[in-house]
Amino acid sequence: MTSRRDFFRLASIAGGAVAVSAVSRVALAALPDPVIQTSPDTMPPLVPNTGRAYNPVVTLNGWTLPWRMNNGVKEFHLVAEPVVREMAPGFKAHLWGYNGQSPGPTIEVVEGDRVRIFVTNKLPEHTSIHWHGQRLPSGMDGVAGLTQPAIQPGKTFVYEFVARRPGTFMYHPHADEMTQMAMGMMGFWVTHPKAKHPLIDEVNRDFCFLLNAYDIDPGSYTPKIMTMLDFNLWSWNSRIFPGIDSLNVRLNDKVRIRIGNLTMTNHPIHLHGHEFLVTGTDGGPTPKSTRWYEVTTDVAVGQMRQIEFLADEEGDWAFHCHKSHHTMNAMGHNVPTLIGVDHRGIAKKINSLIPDYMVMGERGMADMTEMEMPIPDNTAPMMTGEGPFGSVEMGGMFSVLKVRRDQKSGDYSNPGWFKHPQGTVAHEYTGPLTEPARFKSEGGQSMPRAQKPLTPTEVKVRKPSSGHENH
Ligand SMILES: [Cu+2]
Repeated sequence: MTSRRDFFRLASIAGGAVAVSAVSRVALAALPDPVIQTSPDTMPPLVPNTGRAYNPVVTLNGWTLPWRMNNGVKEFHLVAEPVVREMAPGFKAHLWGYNGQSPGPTIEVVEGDRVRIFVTNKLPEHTSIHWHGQRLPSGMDGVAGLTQPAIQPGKTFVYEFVARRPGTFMYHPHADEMTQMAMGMMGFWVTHPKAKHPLIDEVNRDFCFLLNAYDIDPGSYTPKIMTMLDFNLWSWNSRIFPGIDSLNVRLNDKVRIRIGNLTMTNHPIHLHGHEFLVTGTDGGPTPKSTRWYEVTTDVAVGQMRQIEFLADEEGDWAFHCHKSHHTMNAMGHNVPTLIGVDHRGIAKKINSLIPDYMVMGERGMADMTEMEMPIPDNTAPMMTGEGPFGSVEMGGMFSVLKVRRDQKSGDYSNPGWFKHPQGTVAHEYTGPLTEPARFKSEGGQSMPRAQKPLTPTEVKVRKPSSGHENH
């Protein structure tokens, strides 16, 4: 007969056994626990504590995914899931991404590493991950239907390959791509060289970010996935200026910036104050004989570019896409140009019907930054960003490279605005002005002048005035 004492003894053994098996189940878990990150801040570089050493990258407003070493294999766990991404302070978007963020975390490995990536699908539809640019077995390429069955909701798939060549890569779904990429599913991948590489220089700072674009109506939260070209939010790592962190470096640092483009158009990326070399493309490091200095490089769709320069000019240097519409935030595109149009009369009439009616754009669009125009909740201002001298009048794909003499090596914190040396800032001229002499010659045209004067077209040009009169 089992006594009451025996019962407790057996129960405690059973309890102990459960506890032991629970511990060993965790220790020998078939897959690593997913790491989730929900802050949109730029995380400090993840210095590797296992595997071969390397100089880690810094992902703008992003982070690097920690891994687990399992019998010499680097194991990562990506979770595809709906996320809320703060695209700029006061503006949140409902996106899809990985591990709490869009884009997903950056994956950093070393050339020759065997990599195993578990992908859990928590989306409402199937997905897959394509490892953009990698050399790998065809069956690991992540094209749903072609090289693998799609990963159904709730399922986990395993990808495994050796990171064969060093360089800059991306990852993104290859299943219902139009929807999933329009919703923000993408991530960065860096494979560091395993030894000193003749074409890959060591640098002091190594930044990376993805170019992406969304179409989110003012006041709403979810991107319109059918949009092909007319996006209204142009972002770096799903952040828009002034939500994009500055790139903070020390004077005379050698700086590398890696950029990948997963939008629907090309982006000419432009840096002020310095010239850079394109040291790497989708195919890896560029041969040295092919490099030349530039201040703008075009990153086409599906491409990756690595630029490198010596940050030898102190200051706050704009760094942005040179398509002027890509440094703007949400706005309507079907708006006529109103520069020079006098609509005082019509504004008065409209005001009697709609008291809040405001006329925009008759002096250009800079007024937009000054006007206290009511905008719907959860809408990013079209162009904004307070600088030390006023509004920067920018949005979208814009940031600032901050080069400072007293920035500590390895310190990525924001040093604040540049203190310009005396006499080095453009300023107002207050001396006498003379009327410029106009060029009077009538010769030189390739077309003969009309014999009699043409009937003058009636165009009334209104000179810009200092303020808005009575409307
Ligand atoms: Cu652009």
